[in-house]
Amino acid sequence: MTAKTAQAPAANANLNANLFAALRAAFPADLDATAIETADGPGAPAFYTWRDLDRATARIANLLDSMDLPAGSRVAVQTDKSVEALMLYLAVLRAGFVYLPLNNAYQAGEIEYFVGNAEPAVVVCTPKNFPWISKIAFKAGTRNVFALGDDRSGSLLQRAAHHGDEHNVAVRGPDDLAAILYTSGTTGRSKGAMLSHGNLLSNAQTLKAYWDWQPGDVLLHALPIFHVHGLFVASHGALLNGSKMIWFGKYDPKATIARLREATVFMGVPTLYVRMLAEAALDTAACAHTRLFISGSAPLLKETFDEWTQRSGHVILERYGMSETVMLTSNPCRAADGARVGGTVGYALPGVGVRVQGDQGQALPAGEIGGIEVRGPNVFQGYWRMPEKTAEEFTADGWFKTGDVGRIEADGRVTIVGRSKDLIISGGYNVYPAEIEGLINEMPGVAESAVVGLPHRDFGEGVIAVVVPKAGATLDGAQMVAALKTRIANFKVPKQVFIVPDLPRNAMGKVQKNLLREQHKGLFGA
Ligand code: MLC
Ligand code: AMP
Repeated sequence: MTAKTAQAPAANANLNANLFAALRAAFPADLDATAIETADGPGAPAFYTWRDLDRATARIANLLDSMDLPAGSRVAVQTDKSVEALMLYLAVLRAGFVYLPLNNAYQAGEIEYFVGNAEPAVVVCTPKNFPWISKIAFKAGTRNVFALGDDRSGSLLQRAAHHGDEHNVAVRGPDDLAAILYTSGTTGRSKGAMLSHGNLLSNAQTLKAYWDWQPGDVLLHALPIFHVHGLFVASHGALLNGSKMIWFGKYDPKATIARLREATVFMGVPTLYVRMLAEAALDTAACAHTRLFISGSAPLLKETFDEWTQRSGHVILERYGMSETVMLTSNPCRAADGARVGGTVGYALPGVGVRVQGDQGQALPAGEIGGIEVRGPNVFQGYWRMPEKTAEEFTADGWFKTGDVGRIEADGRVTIVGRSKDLIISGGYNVYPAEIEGLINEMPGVAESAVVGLPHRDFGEGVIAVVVPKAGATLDGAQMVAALKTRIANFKVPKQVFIVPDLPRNAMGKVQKNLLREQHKGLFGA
C-alpha cells in the first residue's frame, strides 16, 4: 500500500492508477447532463448530474481525509441501495481508502464477524440499524460510525456537507487495494477477497471494449450494489462510458419492463429474467430499444435463454465471473466475434487466461471436464489476512482455482457443468451449506444436518435442510427456520427443514447429498 497522498500533484494525474481517476476522466464534457435518474424510492424521479457525482464524491472524500485515517483504512458499508450509497463507494475510491460492501440482509452475527475481521476505520449503516451496528463497530474498535438512509438522511451527508466540493483524487498504484469483498468458503468463515485498483480498472476497460459500449448507451441498473455484478460490472460499465443510468433501488419486473424502452443495456442475474418472462408485458416492443441483455452470477437455464430469445427478440449474452476475479469469460457481443450460445459462458475475455485441469493438476484436452483455473490482471490480490488460504487457492504456477467445473471446446468456448465447492447459488446470492449446517448443528436437540440446493423455478436453486434429531429429542422445522431468520441473511435461510431419523451415507461415511437432492427435487416445482 502506498503512503497516504490525498492531494495528488496535478502533474502526476496521468500516472494515477486510482480507479476513480479513470471513471472521472470518462465523465462527459457536459457535466450538467443527467448521470443517474432514479426510477423508484424516496423522491423519485430524482435527477443527478455528472457534476452532482463529482461534487458529492469530493465532499465525502474530503470528510474521509479530514479524519486522518491510516493508509489502507477500510470503510465498511451496510446501507440500502441508493445513489448516495454509490457516491459513497466512489468517494472511498477517490480518497484512496478500501471499500467493504455488506449485503443489507446480513444480521448481527454476520456483521460482527465482518467488522471484527476487517477492522474498518469507518462503518456506515442505515439510520434504522445505527443503534445495534454502532455498538458492534465501537466494540470492535471502529471510531467513526455514520448513518446513511436511502432518502439522503443520516450523519454521513450532514457531515460531508461541511466539506468542500473539490478534491484531488488520491494517487494510487495498480496493486493498491480498492475493495474487499467477503465471500464464504466451504470450510470456516468468510474470506475477504482483496481487489486492487488495477484489478477493477483492467476488467472494466476490457468489458467496455468487449461489450461494445457506445456513446448514448443507457444502463438500466436494477441489481443490488453490495456485490460484484451490480457494484462493479454494471456501475463501472456505465461510468466508464459516461452513460446515464436508470436506477432502481429494488427490483420490480413490471417497472423494469416499462423502463426498458429508455435503456440500451440491461444486466441481471437469471432470476431477474425469469421474473420478467412471467409478465405478459414482456414482448419484442418492450425490448425494441435495448441492444444488449447480459446475464451472469448463476447458471442461466437453457429454457430461460430460449424463451427470452423468442419473447424479446434478443439473444441474452451470458458471462461468468466471481468476487475474486471480477469477469472471466463472456459470450460475444458483436456478431463478428461469434454466436451467443445458451448454456455456455463464452470465451475467455481478452487478457484473461482460462484453463481446465484434471484432479492431479494435469492439463486436459479440449472438451474434457475438469477444474476451471484462471489468471490475468483481474485476479485478486489474495484473501485478507489469510495467506495460507490464499496459497491453497493458487496452483504452483500461479493460476487461481475457481472451484467451478467445466470444459473448454477446441475453439475456446467455455461451459460450466458444476462446482467442486459445496456452494448453492440462490437468486444470484451464494449460500455455503457448511455455514448453515454449523448453525443448525448448534441448535438444541440436533444431532446433525445436511443443507442442499434444489432446482427452484424462481431462484434457480432453493435451500433446504435435512436434520437428524438427537435420541429422544423432538424438533420443529418451522421453529428452526424462524430461529435462523434472526441469525443469518434471509436468502440463506432454508425454505424448508425436513426432520429425518438419519442421513444417507456412502461407504466412507460421507453424507450423500446427491441422494437428498434427488429425493426432494420436485419440491420447488422446477
Ligand atoms: C430474496 N429472497 C431470497 C432471495 N432473495 N431467497 C432466496 N434467494 C434469494 N436470492 C427471499 C427473502 O428471504 C424473503 O423471504 C423474500 O424472498 C422476499 O425478500 P425480498 O428481499 O423482498 O426479495 P426480492 O426483492 O424479490 O429479491 C429477489 C432478487 C434478489 C432476485 C431480486 O435476491 C437479488 O437482487 N438478487 C441478485 C443478487 C446479485 O446481485 N448477485 C450478484 C452476486 S456477484 P422471507 O421468507 O424472508 O420473507 C457474483 C459474481 C458474478 O455472483 O459473476 O456476477
Ligand atoms: P461470487 O463468489 O458471489 O462472486 O460467485 C461466483 C460464482 O458464481 C462462480 O464461482 C460461479 O460458480 C458462479 N457463476 C457466476 N457466473 C456464472 C454463470 N454465468 N454460470 C454459472 N455460474 C456462474
